[in-house]
Parts: sequence; C-alpha cells; structure tokens
Amino acid sequence: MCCLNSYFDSSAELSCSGPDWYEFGEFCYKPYGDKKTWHAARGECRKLGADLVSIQSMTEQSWLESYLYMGKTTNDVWIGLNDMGFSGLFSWSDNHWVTFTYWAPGEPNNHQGFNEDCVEMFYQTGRWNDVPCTELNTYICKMPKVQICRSAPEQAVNPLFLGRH
Ligand SMILES: [Ca+2]
Ligand SMILES: [Ca+2]
Ligand SMILES: [Ca+2]
Repeated sequence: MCCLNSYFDSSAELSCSGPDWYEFGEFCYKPYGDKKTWHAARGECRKLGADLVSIQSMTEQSWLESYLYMGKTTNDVWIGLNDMGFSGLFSWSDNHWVTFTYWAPGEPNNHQGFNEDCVEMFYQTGRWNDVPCTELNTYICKMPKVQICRSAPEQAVNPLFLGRH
C-alpha cells in the first residue's frame, strides 16, 4: 500500500521490512523461539506475508546452521518441507522447487508407520527429519526482500494522480 503515492526507485536496494529480520541473499528470515505445531507455525509466518523457511542450497543450509549454532535455540526447528499431498513426495510450503535435501541418516522414515508428514531441522546437526505435524517445534519464517518505497519528488508527480487523496 505504501507505494500508491510514491514510486519504485529502480536503483533502490531490496531490503527486509524490519530490524528483527535476518538478511541473506534475496531473502529475509525471522526465527521464533516459541513452540507450535507445523500448521500453527506456518500460520504465524503467513500473517506476515511470509512462509515457513525453505532451503534451496547447501549455502543457505549452512547459513541457517550458523544461526542455529550461535546458541539461540536448543529446540528442533520447523521448515516448510512436507509430504502432506502424497506420501514420500516432499514439497515446500512456499512453492519453491525441491532442489536440495539434507536428511539425517535413515530419514525420511515415516517412523513406525506413523504419519510423519512435516519436516523439522535438528538443532544439533542441522539435518532434516520427518515427524508428525502435531509435534511442537520452534520455527523460522522466510520471505523475499522487498523494494522499499520512497516518496515521489514534487516534479515527478503524475498529473493524473493530483486529485487523489
Ligand atoms: Ca524433534
Ligand atoms: Ca510422510
Ligand atoms: Ca522421521
């Protein structure tokens, strides 16, 4: 909404919307320390226009691990990966292609026939494990950086818009 009466500066840097988002590449990441089910955690992310974190490469995985290893969490962390649609066919909740996986040894295992359809990241190793979506874990939200809106200079105002409030 902020851009209705301003303009996109094509030279403006993409950035994150607040100080509690961590920047990496083209994306913003926000960790939460409270524990929720996978769906409740995703709901919190979506309220912000974000989604649960997706991980596209070892570079991104390593960056997330370096964050996790800084002692900020002692709990496993939800990521957006899940196979709720078809068992064994994993997809990211933010619709990114699955280009990279980092399973713990023996995972995903649908442990003992339980319906393990959501994926957590072990805080000790960063490796991934499928678990029931009703488990309670901390979580990380992710969203693309946005272009910050700037007020239009007077001379740049389009006459067509002068009558608008
Ligand atoms: Ca766990
Ligand atoms: Ca499963
Ligand atoms: Ca498992």
